[in-house]
Amino acid sequence: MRSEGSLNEIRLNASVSYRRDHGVSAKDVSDKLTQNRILTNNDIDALTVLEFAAQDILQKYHAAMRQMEARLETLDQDLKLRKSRNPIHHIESRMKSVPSIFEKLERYGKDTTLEAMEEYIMDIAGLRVIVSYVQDAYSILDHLEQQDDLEVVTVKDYIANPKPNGYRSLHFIVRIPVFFLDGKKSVPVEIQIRTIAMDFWASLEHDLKYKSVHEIEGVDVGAELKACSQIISGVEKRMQIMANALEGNGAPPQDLSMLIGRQRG
Ligand code: 0O2
Repeated sequence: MRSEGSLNEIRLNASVSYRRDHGVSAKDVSDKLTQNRILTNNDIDALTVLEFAAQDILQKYHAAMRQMEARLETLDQDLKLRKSRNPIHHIESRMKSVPSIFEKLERYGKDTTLEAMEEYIMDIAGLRVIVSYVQDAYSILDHLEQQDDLEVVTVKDYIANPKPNGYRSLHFIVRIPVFFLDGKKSVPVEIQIRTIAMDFWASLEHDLKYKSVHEIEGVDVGAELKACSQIISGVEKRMQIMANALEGNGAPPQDLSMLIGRQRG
């Protein structure tokens, strides 16, 4: 739970950051904003300025997110024409809330300013792409890497290297050029690609994480979740082998014999 002290600090630093060139005392603004009393017109002005400053930045990320989503949809349609199958099941989008952006800055030990928010927070705009098979995740990343105006930075492969709790997903940041009135800007968007099965696990894990404060007698919830993740991973490997064989992608004979062996056994 955030302490009121740190909230005040966030307001103070955000005000300092935005008002640096406007000759207004940030301390005065902060003091006025944080007292529990009816706001004056000046307070409301200050809040409006701050909100406008954040919204001005956030709308750039929102535009980048929409453009990135359109790229992914185009890719999906193109792949459908060529392979008669949509690799993308669906796409979810979300903008990080301003308090959660500042909470992350604090956690990273950075200044809680609007400048720092743009410099250090790479997941202000986020897309979650749900695909059918594990190979679809990597193939989408490959296709995006081939688009010469995009810059793929920091790939975190939690499929090849799951998190200790069993979380699996392919995360990366893509910088996409967006044209605004004041010129072109390369805006980062975080993309998480995961299969339907990985998404199922992550959604339930997220839900159970909050419930696990009430521990179940004799059950290690963490170990159980990790075991479920490993079972899901095994099931996905078998589904991938079948898909490759049915799509005529030449599944290696040893893979097919593994499936046949399982059925006979
Ligand atoms: P939201 O609203 O879902 O985006 P951080 O861990 O935040 O300091 P980083 O490097 O961004 O820094 O973390 P990471 O682990 O690469 O990616 C964070 C996001 O991945 C989380 O976003 C989740 O969406 C997802 N994620 C990561 N680990 C887990 C996990 O163990 N379980 C589940 N269900 N999701 C996970 P946020 O920021 O939590 O929020």
